[in-house]
Amino acid sequence: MHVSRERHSDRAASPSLTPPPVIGEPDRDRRFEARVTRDEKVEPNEWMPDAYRKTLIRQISQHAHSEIVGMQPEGNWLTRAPTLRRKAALLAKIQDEAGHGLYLYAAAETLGVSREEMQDQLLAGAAKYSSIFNYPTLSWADIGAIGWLVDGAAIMNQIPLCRCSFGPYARAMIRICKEESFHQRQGFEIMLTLCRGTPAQKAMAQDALDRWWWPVLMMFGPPDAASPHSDRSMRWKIKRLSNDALRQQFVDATVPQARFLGLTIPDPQLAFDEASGQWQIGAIDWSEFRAVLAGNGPCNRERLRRAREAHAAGAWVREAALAHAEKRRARAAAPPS
Ligand code: FAQ
Repeated sequence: MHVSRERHSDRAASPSLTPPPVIGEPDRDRRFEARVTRDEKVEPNEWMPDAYRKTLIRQISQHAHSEIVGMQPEGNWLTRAPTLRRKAALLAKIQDEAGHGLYLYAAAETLGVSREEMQDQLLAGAAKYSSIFNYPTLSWADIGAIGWLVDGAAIMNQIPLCRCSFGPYARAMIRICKEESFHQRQGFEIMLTLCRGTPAQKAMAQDALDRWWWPVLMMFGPPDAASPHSDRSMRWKIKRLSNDALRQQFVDATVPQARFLGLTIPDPQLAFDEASGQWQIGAIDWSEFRAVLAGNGPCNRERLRRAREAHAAGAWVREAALAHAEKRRARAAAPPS
């Protein structure tokens, strides 16, 4: 991704935001690493290694795209929500996801990349978003499963990001996590209602769990040994916990919840290990994850097509907002009559 340095140098020119004087490169790197080790936050106007900047732009923009594309699977059920109360909660949740996308694009912009550039990358199919959003929502229970499991996994992954070394990302994550916990609870409550309902409703909930369980485990990313970015991101305190450690935390938290619902986790090898106090899972089919990342998941093409259609359909709103801003600017600049 091309990184525009204009915004960075604009900020550097401001007297109050002038970065520390340039010193020898190796010393700069060493001092940066030492600051991160001391748990100091890195702010956008401060010097940072290019690789740190690029890693953050990659991760934050992928995260923002996930929030935006993630509105689609749930949006499919807005007109079919079973009650007015469910519809209002779902609508609020989807609006929250749009807000999360916007905070995250704004956090990435502080690193010198424009929102338009990130959006163009997404719409061109040249940027990643979470694998989980390439699966269909076939029944109302899928809306429960997304809240319970997808938001549950998102919280597990995102709570440590509140302590990320990059200030704007860490601060955005604090608010996002608060909203995600409401999302998780509304999903669990949908599942609970279905599980206490008719046998057909309970079967619908089980079917949703059967289809979402494994893709949700893949959301945490490849196993640590196959994760090219983890070591450096953990050293830089962008990531605080590894993909496998977070996946395990999620499994340990979720298995008892499934039991409470009276549902069966679709993993015949699932077993509690007394020694570690953890649930051991069977092998994840990583070929499915690779296929989804390569654009061949069940809904990749449909999700991208709808993202492009929505962007094109919103062109008039962007044009109207710009025209309005221009009119206000002109009015403010005009001499008083
Ligand atoms: N999907 O070396 P690592 C949500 C890629 S938000 C697609 O382990 P890293 C809220 C990875 O990008 C969900 N690609 O990478 C919501 C890299 O590819 P690259 C999104 C994936 O970055 C709920 C390659 O594999 N959350 O759900 C995935 O250190 C309901 C190697 O992987 C975030 O983005 C994946 N699942 O760790 C919204 C959280 N996993 O770039 C609506 C922030 C890995 O080299 C409805 N992100 N890859 O081409 C992170 O924590 C990290 O980026 C990880 C991946 C953990 C996702």
